[in-house]
Amino acid sequence: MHIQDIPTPPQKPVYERRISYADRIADFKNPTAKKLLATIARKQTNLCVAADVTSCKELLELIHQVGPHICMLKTHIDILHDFHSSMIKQLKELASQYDFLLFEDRKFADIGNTVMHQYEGGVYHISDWADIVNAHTVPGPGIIQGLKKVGASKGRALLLLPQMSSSGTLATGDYTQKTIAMATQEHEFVIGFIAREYLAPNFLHFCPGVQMQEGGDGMGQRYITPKFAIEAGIDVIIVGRGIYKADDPGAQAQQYKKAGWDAYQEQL
Ligand code: 5BU
Repeated sequence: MHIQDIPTPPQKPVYERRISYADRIADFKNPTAKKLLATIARKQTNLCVAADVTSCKELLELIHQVGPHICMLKTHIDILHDFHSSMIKQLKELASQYDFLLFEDRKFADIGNTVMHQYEGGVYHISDWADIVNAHTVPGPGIIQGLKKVGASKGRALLLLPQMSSSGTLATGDYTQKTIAMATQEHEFVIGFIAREYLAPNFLHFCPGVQMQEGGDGMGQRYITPKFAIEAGIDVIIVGRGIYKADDPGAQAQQYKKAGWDAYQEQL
């Protein structure tokens, strides 16, 4: 199919039934999706920590605190003011030691040829270490082709953004539906979505903007609770400030892990 031809997807499916993480492993061909689902089931955690700290030391400390309680760590590698390439080696070692995946929240947003370079090269060599990355669909499906060229052979996975957590987001309605349709055309490399609710079968749904209390941050972020997110059909809750700003991020991560896992088990 020509990449300009994006079929109109069917009406949004209703979220009906929670299928266990373990039982969904077989639904995916992508090795990273399989690994994530197996990790969630094994560690009994659907929690991803958004590690938005700005120094390497803080990042490493945070990982030691939350590592045992998470299935995935989400990074913004470009906010580390003292980034050095040895961080990558340490990140990979810690991900292996504590048994979690790495998600670089890069939100690629350019034409295929450019994102290909941004993913593979530059300072961060993202495709060498990030199991999962994400991309906006504003440029059209060529962005998926560019990322796939670099990531597919390495077994990496891509998330698209049919929705965002922030207030006033333009990712609604037709944009949301067309993004889901683009994902459906690339259902091996694209394993899921950043979403606030269940959007489509056989994709994983990741939800940022989660805290124990509903509310906002005064800069557009909108928070829902772990229970609310899981009941809406989300598979992985993403928590940043709710954990890393706490006095004891390790203990706080355990609370979120329990909240997310209890809500999931109640649905089975
Ligand atoms: P918070 O501290 O829990 O609000 O952090 C949320 C994180 O998730 C932060 O790293 C954001 O960049 C990221 N995020 C988001 O908040 N909303 C979105 O729609 C997407 C990412 Br995509």
